[in-house]
Amino acid sequence: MTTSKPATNTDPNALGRVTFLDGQGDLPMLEISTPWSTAEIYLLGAHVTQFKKKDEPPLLFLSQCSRFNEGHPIRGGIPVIFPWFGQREGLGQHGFARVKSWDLKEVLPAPDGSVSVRFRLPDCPEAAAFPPFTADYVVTVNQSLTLQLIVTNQSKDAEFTFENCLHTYFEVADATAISIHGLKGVSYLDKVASFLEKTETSDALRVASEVDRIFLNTAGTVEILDPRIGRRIRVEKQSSASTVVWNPWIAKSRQMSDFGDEEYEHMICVESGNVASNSISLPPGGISTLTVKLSSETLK
Ligand code: TA6
Repeated sequence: MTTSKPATNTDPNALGRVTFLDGQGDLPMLEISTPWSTAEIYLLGAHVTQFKKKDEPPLLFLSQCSRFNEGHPIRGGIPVIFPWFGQREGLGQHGFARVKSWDLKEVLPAPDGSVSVRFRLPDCPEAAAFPPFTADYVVTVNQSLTLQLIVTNQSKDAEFTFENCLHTYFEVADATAISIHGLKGVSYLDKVASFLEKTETSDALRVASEVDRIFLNTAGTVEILDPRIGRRIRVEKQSSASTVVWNPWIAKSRQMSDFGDEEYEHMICVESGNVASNSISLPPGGISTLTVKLSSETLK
């Protein structure tokens, strides 16, 4: 089924279109095309696996070795991490939202050709360990890609404490040639050094070994400069106090069965959310909206 917005002019390319199809692993997915870009979203994890502007290489990295089966996270794109980040005793890493099939609730084409889709995390046994909540995820595709994770505490009396993170994998030509800007002076937990707390001293973070840094109390925009592609990627965010930067480098890449041994050369994760001491405690009836806008421009 293809849903197109009502025609606003005679140019067929001016329509935002959504096509439903079976993707890898025969998993249901949406293909979205707009006058400026295309995107792919799987119902598994409400997982954006691709966003590509018409005149640029893909913005997101997707592993060639990723699994595409229910119950397993897709490797790459934008995993939705909720309701916890990192390891949790006896439970999976990075919460359960990314391994559940989300319900598609709305497809909203806009008159300008943008397309928004809204997903809802269905109830599941794992959610019983938390106060009643709803989690909606709205993806808006146009010249940029905007993501909103909206969590509502449906309890009448209990506070809901959780972590959230949009764990974005960006495609880069050569990870050792990029620089990451916007984090100078920010304190971080260095997972490579047993979560030792440090402060970022560089205004141009580079990758020359495994990088796994949880930056805290930072609401700022982060930019990735990729001189080989000739692209600046901008990660803007609202209601996010944490930014995570990760490249697995050589040894970790070899340990991941769903990630190619050399794929670390072509990706960098810059993740936006609220993790660790930045976790969110929602009062009964409270609503938390994490918004992340991903955009890019060619470097002159
Ligand atoms: O966000 C960085 C990180 O926490 C890394 O430590 C690494 O574990 C990465 O997430 C990927 O985690 P995953 O569970 O998807 O393999």
